Amino acid sequence: MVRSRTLLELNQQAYPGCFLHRSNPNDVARTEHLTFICTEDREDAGPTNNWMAPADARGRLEPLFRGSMRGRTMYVVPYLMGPAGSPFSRVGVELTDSPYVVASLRVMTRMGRVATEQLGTSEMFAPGLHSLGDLDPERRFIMHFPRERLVWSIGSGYGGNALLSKKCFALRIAGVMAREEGWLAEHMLIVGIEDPTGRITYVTAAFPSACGKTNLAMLIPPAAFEGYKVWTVGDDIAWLRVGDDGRLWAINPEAGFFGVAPGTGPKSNPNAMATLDRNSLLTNVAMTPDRLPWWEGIGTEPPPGLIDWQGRAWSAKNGKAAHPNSRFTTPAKQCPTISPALDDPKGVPISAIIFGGRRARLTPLVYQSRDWEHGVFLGASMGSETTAAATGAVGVLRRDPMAMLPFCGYNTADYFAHWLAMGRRLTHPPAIFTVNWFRTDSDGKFLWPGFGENIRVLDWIIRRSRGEGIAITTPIGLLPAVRDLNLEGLALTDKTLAELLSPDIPAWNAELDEQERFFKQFGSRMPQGLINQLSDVRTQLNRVAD
Ligand code: SAT
Ligand code: MN
Repeated sequence: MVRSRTLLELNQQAYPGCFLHRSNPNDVARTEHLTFICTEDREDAGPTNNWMAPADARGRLEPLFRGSMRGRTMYVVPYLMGPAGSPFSRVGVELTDSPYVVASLRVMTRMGRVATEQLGTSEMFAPGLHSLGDLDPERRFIMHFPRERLVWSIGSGYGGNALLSKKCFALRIAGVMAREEGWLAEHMLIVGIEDPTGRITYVTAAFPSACGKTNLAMLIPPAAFEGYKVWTVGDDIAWLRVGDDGRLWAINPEAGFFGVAPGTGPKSNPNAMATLDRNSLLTNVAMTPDRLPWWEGIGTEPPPGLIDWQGRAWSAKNGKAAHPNSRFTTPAKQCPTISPALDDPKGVPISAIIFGGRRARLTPLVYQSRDWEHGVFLGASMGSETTAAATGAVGVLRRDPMAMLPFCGYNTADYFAHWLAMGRRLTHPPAIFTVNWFRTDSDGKFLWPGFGENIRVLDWIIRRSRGEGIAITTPIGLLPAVRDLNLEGLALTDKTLAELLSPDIPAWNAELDEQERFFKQFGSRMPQGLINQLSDVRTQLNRVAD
């Protein structure tokens, strides 16, 4: 790959085993409008997915695949999702003509013999076919055939379009398997939070792409939380099942992190910096004359002679030097806070589930659901402003239930019903919360400091999940009493705190209207329980307003 310039060698003294990859400038993020769920019945894909009949999809792609690998090497890549030897792990096999995809899969999954050994003589693996094709967006498609557990992807070499283990298999296809088999495949990080007594509490958190999941997964507590430690189990995907003990248990199916580079630096995420400085791929970042990787937020000023993500001499008037969706691909094992549970075949028990979006206005810093069904409603009614992780406009509010809008491989209303059914099997369900680190004031400045300070919110969440802590009942859910948040060492004014922690009731009615519109598109497939939750909130809001 170095010889063919698919990879550029980075400074091997400072970044041993690290390489830079520059993708085609038309191929820098997931393309949701070219991603399809191919079921016989359109209704099984649902109104939030692009749909194509399986025969049509095959007919469209067969001519594109025919001869597409001629003159290239086809790699056959068996990979295991989940810890070796775990009954909850699953095997996939990707055929690809991209060596960059192979190298990425080697970091992101447990690749090779470990997978074929887990498979044994079974034929239960998820097949994936991938070709770069000619990289023309006109001939780019990511097709999912849930019945055969099959993915066909052509015309892109980037991220979730091409590493079929990740969004295609571990979320969309695994989600379909999970529904049939009674578990959940979720777009969630997993962390263990150790308190000074040594007790570790595990939580999962769902956020849309590029909303800080990797930072939260590697959080370093501030001085006021001496003795606390965050253990990283996963930063993107959780497979969740009901344990014999009636609790929810999680594994991280992946073995690496595919994190957003810009904004990652020694202040915001020192653990990520200490993870990615060896044996890592950097994609679409900038490079200094000393061949060091560089991106906005890495903690240094852009040095003279900087080369931008497209290989051009950079100057301030060119805009960003690194692409906003540039990424690091790095082995999870190298993370200083990696949890030994990453390889535990039984996974970790989950005490709390967090749903988080990017909302400049409206959504308070944190609130808790009244019970499981209300918690599912909080997830189902999530909204978030879009980011550079997918092509299209950035900063536009869209409904993104459970952060799964682009990743749900079947009808999202059926997915909501499956969440409700899971709750009925949990005798000890985790507590469910919504968080929003992204509230801004009228000047557009963030009200909450975020990053390591988020432990203050996690601390309240953990205490609430144990039935401790103080909450105030409001129409939207249970909000923390200000005095019950540990804010020691933080200089926040009372006004800021009030803004962060109080629901804006008139604005919330408009929010409910939007949520209702979103739910209505599912027609009679929408679970009545969630429709009732919405009208309950509305009734309570109006009572408060009166
Ligand atoms: O490009 S990926 O889909 O792998 C990353 C993301 O959108 O979170
Ligand atoms: Mn993701």
